[in-house]
Amino acid sequence: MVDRPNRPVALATTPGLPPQPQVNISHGNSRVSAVLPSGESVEVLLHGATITSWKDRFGTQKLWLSDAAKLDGTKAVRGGIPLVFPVFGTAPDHAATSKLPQHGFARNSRWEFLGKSSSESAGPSDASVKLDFGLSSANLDDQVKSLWPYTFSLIYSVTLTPENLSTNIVVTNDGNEPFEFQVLLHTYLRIKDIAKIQVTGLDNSEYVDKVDGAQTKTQAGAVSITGETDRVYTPAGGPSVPVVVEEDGEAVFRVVRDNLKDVVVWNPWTDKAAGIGDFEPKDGYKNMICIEAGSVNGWVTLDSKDAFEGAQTISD
Ligand code: TA6
Repeated sequence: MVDRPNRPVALATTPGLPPQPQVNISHGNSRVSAVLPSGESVEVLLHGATITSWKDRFGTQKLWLSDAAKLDGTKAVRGGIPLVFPVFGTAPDHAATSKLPQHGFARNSRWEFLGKSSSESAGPSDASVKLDFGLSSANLDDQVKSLWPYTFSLIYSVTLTPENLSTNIVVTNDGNEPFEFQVLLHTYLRIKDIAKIQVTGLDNSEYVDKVDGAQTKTQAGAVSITGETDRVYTPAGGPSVPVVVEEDGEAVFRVVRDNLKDVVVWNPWTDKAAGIGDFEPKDGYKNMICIEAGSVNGWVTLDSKDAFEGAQTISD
């Protein structure tokens, strides 16, 4: 090379960006997956905006998904984190939602992927990613619209960090009349052995016991699961007090909430699991517990043009 006195020096190489979260859309635009540089991952089905997988950096699955779960959009997903809206269960005495299917239409509708945003990661250890999904009355087919004729929009955000998984729902009333709704994140947590589980953070909390005539009771101490359990708690400590799932005395999950005042604890046990067609394997009840953050005891009233926001953060 000719040596020229004024030859420009090589530009200092711009330090490479640290590795960034990877987001992919797959399976014919029906699934969105994200992987953090530190290895954690999440997968969301556009059907119901259902989270079907959440793995830690070692690839350990944190959510329970039935072996018979339908992932082709033909029915609500059995497992993961289905989204319940605008009714929890069925509400035959609530005129506006009495015609809706169990747990409403959100978990059985095709959502739109609205996009992703990732944190400005200084390094692989702190990168996070937020995936946004939307559903509005405009997305609903006429049959569903006829069952619940309100003008609404939902924005559902799934945020994965190296420490936790957060899900946030914003409900907006885009119409001119108020409507009432219930909302719940129907989280199926994966555990090793239901017999070794205790749930804390519900002490002194009132709950509706759906397997004992919907009686209202008060929780004394930790919750153990020794049979079919289906309870709607309104935790006495409020949303910021963690509901903790302990296995063999060790905390394996912590759930904190924002503006979701209730927590449902559900395990189908043997007979109910046997009776649920897409619950497989039938002894899978031993490896799951539902800790479901929501506002389901009573109704949320949303005035015209108002919005409601609720969220959960699950750390493992
Ligand atoms: O969240 C508990 C619960 O309401 C149970 O009563 C049981 O019905 C469970 O949801 C599953 O409901 P699904 O409609 O998904 O079969």
